[in-house]
This record gives sequence, structure tokens and C-alpha cells, in this order.
Amino acid sequence: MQSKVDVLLGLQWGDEGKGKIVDFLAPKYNVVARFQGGPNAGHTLEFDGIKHVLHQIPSGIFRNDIINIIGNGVVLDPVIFKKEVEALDKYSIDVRANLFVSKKTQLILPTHRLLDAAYEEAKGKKKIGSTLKGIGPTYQDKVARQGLRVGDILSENFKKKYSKLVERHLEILSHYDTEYNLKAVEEEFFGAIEFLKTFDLIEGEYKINRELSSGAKILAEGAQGSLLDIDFGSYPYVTSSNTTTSGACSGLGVAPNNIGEVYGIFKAYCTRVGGGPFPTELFDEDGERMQKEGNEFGATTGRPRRCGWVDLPALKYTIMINGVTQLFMMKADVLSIFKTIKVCTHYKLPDGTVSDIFPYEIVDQEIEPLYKELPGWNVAIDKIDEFEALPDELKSYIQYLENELKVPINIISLGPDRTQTIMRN
Ligand code: 2SA
Ligand code: MG
Repeated sequence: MQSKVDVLLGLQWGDEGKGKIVDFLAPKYNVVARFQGGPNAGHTLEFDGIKHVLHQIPSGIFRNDIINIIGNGVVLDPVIFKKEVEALDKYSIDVRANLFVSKKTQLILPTHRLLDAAYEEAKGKKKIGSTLKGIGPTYQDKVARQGLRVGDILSENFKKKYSKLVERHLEILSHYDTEYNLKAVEEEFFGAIEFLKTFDLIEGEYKINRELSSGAKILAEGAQGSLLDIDFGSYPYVTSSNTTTSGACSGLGVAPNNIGEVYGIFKAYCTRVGGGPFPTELFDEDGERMQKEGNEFGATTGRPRRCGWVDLPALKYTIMINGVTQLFMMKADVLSIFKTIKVCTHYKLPDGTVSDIFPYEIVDQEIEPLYKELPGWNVAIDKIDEFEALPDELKSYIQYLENELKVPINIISLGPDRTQTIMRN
């Protein structure tokens, strides 16, 4: 019986709470697969009073009966990978038995990180706000058809291939004012390569399609958010991969007609970390309160996240691009501190045009968000465990969003723990 791949992804600028939801939904799935991004991601899971942050390993790893796959669309840093696996060794998880890495996954080299830093530095005031994990330069080499892939580490020629690419990188770096000591990091890198060799390195696309044919339920776990998509995000303030549904097809080897549900995750408000446009960003006390209440700091870099109200034109856009079939609303509890909730319904452009289209010139022009105000609930909701018991104002907020977005909101999250999750059907 042929099964489908369900896709779970963020509809904003990342940090929507994807890690928590993958972990929550995982018992329904046999396989969890990452299809893009790399150690720039920080997927936070909390259960039994412990907080875990995963960067490259899929969030199904905490369940012993789930197969986890790192797909070809990912860029993998072997050094960070080794540290992640070692951190998991504390818990009785058989990581090696449950984790597979596609041989077509691209490798992040130490020099990719150096290039990332050099390029960012050279941007002056126009910094992307990269996580400096080497993501952009690694995807650049992939597209330039000169990248190293995980499968290459099994070849006798690996060191030769490595040196050839590093030589090119050093040539580029010589044009920048960069200081580095490659020797020390290279030793660590090659140690991590040996470690990676002890894992099952596979033909990921065959594995996924075989699992599909045998009826396995597969969840594709997105990283970052749709507004950071290389094609559809707020370019050039984006990451270097397709974070949207099509990325799950190319990043795993899944045909489009084998995609099933598309779960779109969004925060009941909105955040962004790094540079770039953010029309509903708050610069006032409300923004500060949101940041504090929502503990909005980067899970990978610790950077404070910019905060603002929910943005309907942006959500309508990413729902369209992704073909979202179900919405999950996160961190509704954070909005409990407000007496009034605002929702951006339209943008006003400098020429006076009012529209709910996400504009091409999002980077180059001042966009004024137009808001609708809704009454807040202003009471604690983090211990509520059924939809009916939610305050009426929150139910109205949900209904309003559903009417506007035309997709049902099926999960409402009221806190970081697995248990603080309300399913509507
Ligand atoms: P990069 O490193 O080249 O992918 O950066 C390019 C832009 O993409 C943004 N980006 C992210 N935004 C939100 N969350 C991300 N993951 C971490 C987290 C980030 C952190 O979960 O908190 O810890 O700071 C993530 N990864 C990349 C980035 O800010 C740039 O704007
Ligand atoms: Mg995150």
C-alpha cells in the first residue's frame, strides 16, 4: 500500500516551534526526515523537564521506534554532527540504529565557515545575519558542482578532493582580511569524518521510496521558515535552501504526487532573527514584553529575536506557496499578557496602495502594516488541556484567523512541553 509523505514547515521567519510539533506528532510516524538546511537550525524539544536542541539530527530521534533520515538536500557539518550524537548518548537512545544519512548530502568544511564569516563581514551594514555555520558557501559549492558529498568520504580520494576544494577556498579568502588556523580545526574535522563513517550512509531516495511503497508513514521536517526560502523569501535576506514544500521533494527524492498533508506552523505573533525586512516588527514596550514572555532568543546562536504582531499578507503568501492543508498555532500563551491583540491585515505601500500581497520590493521600501484589533483574553492559559476550556477571546482569535487564512487551525500550543498541546480533531 503506497503511503504519502506529510510535510511540516514554518510559515514565518523560522523558530515557529517545529521541533516541538515533530516530537508531538512523531508517534503517528515511522520515519522522520530532514530535507534542507543544516546546523543553522535549532529545533527545541522539551519533555520530562529536560530541554533538548537539535541542529541536524531529525526530531524523531527521541523515539526508539522511529527511523530518522538526513536527506540529500541538507548541508551537514560532521563536527557538529559528532557533538550532537555524543550529547544524545546520555539518553538511552540507539542513535546508530535509527539514523541514516544520504550519501548525496553535502558536507560543510571548516573553510565554508570561514567564507561565511568573510562574506558577512564584507557586507558592512547590509549583513544577512547569517548563523555563520557555513550554510551559504556550502550550497554555493553544491550549485557550482564542486561540493563534497557524504558519499565521498568512503572514497580513497577523499583527502585529495578535500584539498582541491580547500585550495580554492583559500584563494578566495586571500582577498579578505581573515585570520585563521586551519590545522587545529582540520584535525577535528577529519576525526569527525571517521566518526561519520560508522553510520549507515545510504541511497536516501531509494530508502524513502521503499518505505513509502511498504506503507510507512513519513514526516518531512522543515527547518528555518518559508519567508527565508531562497526563491520566495525576503531575498537577499534569506537562507540558501528551499524551505518550502517543493524543497521536501528535491531534498529527499519524493515525487510531488507522493506529498500528503502539509502542516504549516506559525506563532500567534511573529519573530525574526538576523537582518532583513519585518513589516510588523515592534520597537516599543509591547515588542520587549513579547520577547521576554516568549523567551525569544536564537536556539543556535542565542541572538535576541525581533518580535511583532502576526502578519496575514505574509501568512497567506506562504500558505499559497506551500499548499498548506492544516495550520498549527504556536505560543498562544505568550499573547496572554496583552489586553488587546493586533493582526496585520494589509500593507500600505509608500505610493498609498493598500494590498494584502507580499510585495517584490519588500526589502527596498517602507511598508506600513494596517492592523485590526481584537480583544485579548489576558488570563493564563498554559494549563488548559481542551479546546472548549479556552477563553472565548482566544477562540474568536482562532476563528478570525481561520476565516482569513481559509485553512483550519488544528493544533494550538500553549507552552513548550509535549503536554501543553491541544488537538482539535
Ligand atoms: P544562514 O545561516 O545562512 O542560514 O542565515 C541566513 C538567514 O537565515 C536566518 N536563519 C534563521 N532564522 C531563524 N532561526 C534559525 N535557526 C536558529 C534558531 C537561529 C539562531 O532556531 O533559533 O539560533 O540564531 C535560522 N537559521 C538561519 C538567519 O538569521 C539569516 O537571517
Ligand atoms: Mg529554531
